[in-house]
Amino acid sequence: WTNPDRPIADLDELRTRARAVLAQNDKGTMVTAAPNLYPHQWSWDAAFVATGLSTVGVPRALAELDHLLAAQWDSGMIPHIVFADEVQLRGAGLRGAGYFPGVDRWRTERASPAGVKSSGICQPPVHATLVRRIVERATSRGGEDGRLAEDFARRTLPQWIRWHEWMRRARASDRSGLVTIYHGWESGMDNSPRFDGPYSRVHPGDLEPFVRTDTRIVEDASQRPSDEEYARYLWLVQQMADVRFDDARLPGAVDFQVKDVFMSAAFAAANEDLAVLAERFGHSDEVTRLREWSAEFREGVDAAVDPATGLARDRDLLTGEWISLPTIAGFAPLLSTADPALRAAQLVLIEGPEWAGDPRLAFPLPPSTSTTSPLLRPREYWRGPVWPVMTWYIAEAMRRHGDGGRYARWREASIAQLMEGHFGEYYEPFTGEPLGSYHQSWTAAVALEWLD
Ligand code: 9WN
Repeated sequence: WTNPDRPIADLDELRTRARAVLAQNDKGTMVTAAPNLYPHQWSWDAAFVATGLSTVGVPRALAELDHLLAAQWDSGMIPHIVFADEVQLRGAGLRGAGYFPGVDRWRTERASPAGVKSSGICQPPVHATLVRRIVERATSRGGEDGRLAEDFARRTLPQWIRWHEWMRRARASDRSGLVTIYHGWESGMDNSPRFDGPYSRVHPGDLEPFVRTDTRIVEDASQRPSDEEYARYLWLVQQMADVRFDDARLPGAVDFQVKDVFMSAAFAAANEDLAVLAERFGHSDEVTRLREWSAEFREGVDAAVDPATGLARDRDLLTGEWISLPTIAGFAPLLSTADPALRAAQLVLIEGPEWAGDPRLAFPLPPSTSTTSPLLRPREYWRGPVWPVMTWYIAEAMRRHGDGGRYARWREASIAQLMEGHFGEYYEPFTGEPLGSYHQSWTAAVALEWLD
């Protein structure tokens, strides 16, 4: 591939260029997830973007989270997309209408707060984990940044708690310690092979016609989900919109219902982080409940591990079957487990020859599907490429569990991957080619985290 974004010479330049990516994607009230492919704010992207921004300026990082929180539904759900205002986008030379499905397709006008345009589904609840990181970074610096972050934590804690309450109530009231998703988009790993079984049972009926726009921007369609996959994605949106995204009606209405083990582990970790924030910022009455949820989901994730493979599994709720496939989600326990033997076994696996230790890799980093699996498609989105944001999120969880050595090794490899200069959305594991969108905000954000 040719590299119009010339390679990066050193760490100072990496920092400067990563900051420039975020600055260019900053539309004032939101940093769009990517300049062209994703010209809106995405929920889990915003959390990663905010932590990256906090290395540059704390007020802007907090504003990003405030913008997301302003879209929180009455139910407590934080929607997966907050759509940018058309006028704002046109001013920035972008057409929001360029993203499909846009807000019209979601039919969420009654459920979204007044004046907010949003989708009707959620994404992984990584927010509390990253809010804790931002607050700790800012308060350790002290001064005005510290004061602002403390005020933010005090003011917004009730909203983050409502978000977690919603997740537990609407998606895991069965006490399984596993979160239900009604769309692959909710997992954030849209077309991972983990969802092939459940999607094979989704048969689009009378589907409103649609025209994709993503493949106009990522011209090599083999890097994106297929048209068949998109028809299923849109069918599920239609099913949910038909019941107005009413949490109580989704189980009776939607053809895709999966217990998502990675999201559950993110939730376990985030409940502990929220408990720490609640303890520190005047919500100590909530701490016990948050720690109970943390334990419930930690246990749910541990119990989902397949003894045969050592990887955690999702479960198809509609068939009752466990889904045992070698995807990055199988390492969910690295985010959450308190079991040292399980942690140790997963670390051996993830650095072994089927994952980051495969000698054929351009960089020793875990791909989204095992390199030795017949399911691997090295260029296709969540079916094989390395996602820098996943690398950092998992490495950061290791660091928090006291594994600074491994964090340092992954940091070195991830930085080496990013030095080619595109800030790709994902990377071909064997060649290091940047794929998907370029100048992806969360990729720039994790570069800044590595450098902090
Ligand atoms: C659908 C924004 C988002 C990420 C997801 C990633 C991709 C959207 C899409 O982009 O999904 O939500 O249109 O493909 O899969 O993780 O949050 O970066």
